Parts: sequence; C-alpha cells; structure tokens
Amino acid sequence: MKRSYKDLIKGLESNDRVCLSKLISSVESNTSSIFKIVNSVKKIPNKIYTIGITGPPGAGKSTLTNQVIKKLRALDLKIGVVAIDPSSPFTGGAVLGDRVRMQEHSLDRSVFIRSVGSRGDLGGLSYSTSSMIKLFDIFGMDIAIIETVVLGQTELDIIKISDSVVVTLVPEAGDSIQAMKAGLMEIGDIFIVNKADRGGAEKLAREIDYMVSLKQDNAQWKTKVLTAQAENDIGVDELVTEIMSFREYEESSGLLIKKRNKRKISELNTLVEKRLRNELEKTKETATFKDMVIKLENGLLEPEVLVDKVINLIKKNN
Ligand SMILES: Nc1nc2c(ncn2[C@@H]2O[C@H](COP(=O)(O)OP(=O)(O)O)[C@@H](O)[C@H]2O)c(=O)[nH]1
Ligand SMILES: [Mg+2]
Repeated sequence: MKRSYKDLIKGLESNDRVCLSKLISSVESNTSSIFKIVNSVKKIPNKIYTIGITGPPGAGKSTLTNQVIKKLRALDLKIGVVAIDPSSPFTGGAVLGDRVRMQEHSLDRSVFIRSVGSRGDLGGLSYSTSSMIKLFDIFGMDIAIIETVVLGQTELDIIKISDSVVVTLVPEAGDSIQAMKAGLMEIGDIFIVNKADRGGAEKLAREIDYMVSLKQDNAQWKTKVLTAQAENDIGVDELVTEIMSFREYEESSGLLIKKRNKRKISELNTLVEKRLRNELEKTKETATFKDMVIKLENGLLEPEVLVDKVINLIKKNN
C-alpha cells in the first residue's frame, strides 16, 4: 500500500527508517516536496551538525568518510550520509565505490547512507542535498556528512551547506594547484593530505599550511593541515578530534549561528525569487497581461508604466 505523506512524515518523526528513505527519494526526484514536509512537521530540531568532506576524485573521500563514521559511532552519534558525485552518472563506478567502501555500516540502524549521482543540475542537487539534511535532522540524526567532488566553482554551493568543510587532497603533483583553482583553499576549515603512505604528503601539507597562513593573520581559528592514510586508519582520530574542536570554536564564538543564519537568509531569497518567477510566468498567460503587451507593442503604454500594473496583476492572481 502506498503511504500518504502524512503517514510518512509521522513515521519520520518517530524514527522509521523506511519513511526516511521514502522521503529522501521524494525530495531527490522532486525538489518541491520538501515544502509539504517542512510545512507539516511539528518542528525542525535544528540540532544536526553537518560535515562536508570534499576534494578531487579518487582522493579517498569515501574511505575517509567510512572511517569517520566508525569513530563517530564509537561516540554513539547517529549519522546520515549523502555521497554525491556530480561528475558521474547515477550508475557510475564512483557511486558503486561509495557503496562498497561504506558497506560495513549497512546493518547499523544508526547510520543512513544515500548515494546520489549526477542529474546535470547542480543547483537542484545542492537544494535537494540540503533538504535531505533537514530530513536527517527531523529523523533525529546528530551528524550529517556530505561527501562530494569539487572540480570547479559550480560545485562549491553543495559543500557550502556544511557547518565544517574538510578538504581532502593527495600528494600527487598538481593537487595543490587544482585545489586553488577550484576554490578549495577558501572553503576548507580543515585540510587533510591522504595517502600519506605514498610519500610527499608532508611536503604538500607544508605547502598548504603556508598558503592557508597567508590569508589568516588575525583569525581566531588556525586552520589545521593534517596527513592521513584513510585506508590504514592512520590520522583519522586526529581528524575527528579536529572537527570536534572546530565545532566547539564555531559554537562558542557565535560563528555557527552566524553562518546558519546567513544560509537561511540566502535560502529564503532563492525561494522567494523562484516563486516570484513562477508567478510571473503564470500571470503572462492571463488575458489582461496579453492585452498589456499589445498596448506596449502599439506604443500606447511604456514599460515604465506597466511595471506596477504587472506587479498588481501578480498580487491579484494570488
Ligand atoms: N595508498 C592509499 N590508497 C588509499 C588510501 N585511502 C584510500 N585509498 C584508495 O584510493 C582509492 C579511491 O578511494 P575513494 O575513497 O573511493 O576516493 P573518493 O573518490 O575520493 O571517494 C581507493 O582504491 C582506495 O582504496 C590511503 O590512505 N592510501
Ligand atoms: Mg567517493
């Protein structure tokens, strides 16, 4: 039997994983379904803390995410993961890789992992990811992890949803340059040079440390650059400790509230703009609007005069 939205939302609020899964699919396939959900829940807890793990493809983000989940589970935290690879299609190897690398948590009732492929529309993807985090929050998760590739400026929006951003790099030639080009140097709160077993990690870590220090003379938070071997569980404890201390800093300094409020305002702006554009499109179909266009074309009315009339028409139609 198909369950109604009302039932699904009730289930979500009472910790039903099937309902969480169904609602996640629903915001994934139709971004506007989050409106119905948010409007029907009693309260959004706003308790979840979001960690973004990003970097170039193959840097070991999924391996690292898997290890971080393990450490957080040891602290008895409930975790929701969204693993995104915008550069590969849904059935691509990367998504499969994510699944395989995080499979050990598939039986853990306190971990929920969703892999998301590309739909080509990064704006939509960042919106549906933020909706998924809201669902995790309502469900009662403590931590959300977003794993995503960043190759250029356009992917940065997805990671900006995070409360802290971990940039993962590897000691391969050119990685630091790529990080700079993609804007990763600006968004990282913590940097981690993975695959330290290959050598060259310390050197890259020092380079990044230097680059980060250049833009950080007066900052209260000193961005750390760590090295790790995700595969061998080396350096992951240090990473988790660092994430926790960054969170503490954000909370005690008021930075977290400031960041979240800024995000809410920008989300509101985007939603209002989108809604207004839709309303305008609808209004354009009305006879009154078409009549105005004819008058405009015949030189009977000027655009400056019509603006207010169009606005009034939109208002009247609502
Ligand atoms: N040598 C080495 N390989 C690693 C390490 N961590 C991950 N890998 C490997 O790097 C490859 C890509 O890892 P994956 O986690 O899928 O990277 P992602 O694309 O960034 O998510 C896999 O074959 C991993 O086994 C590490 O510390 N050292
Ligand atoms: Mg991955």
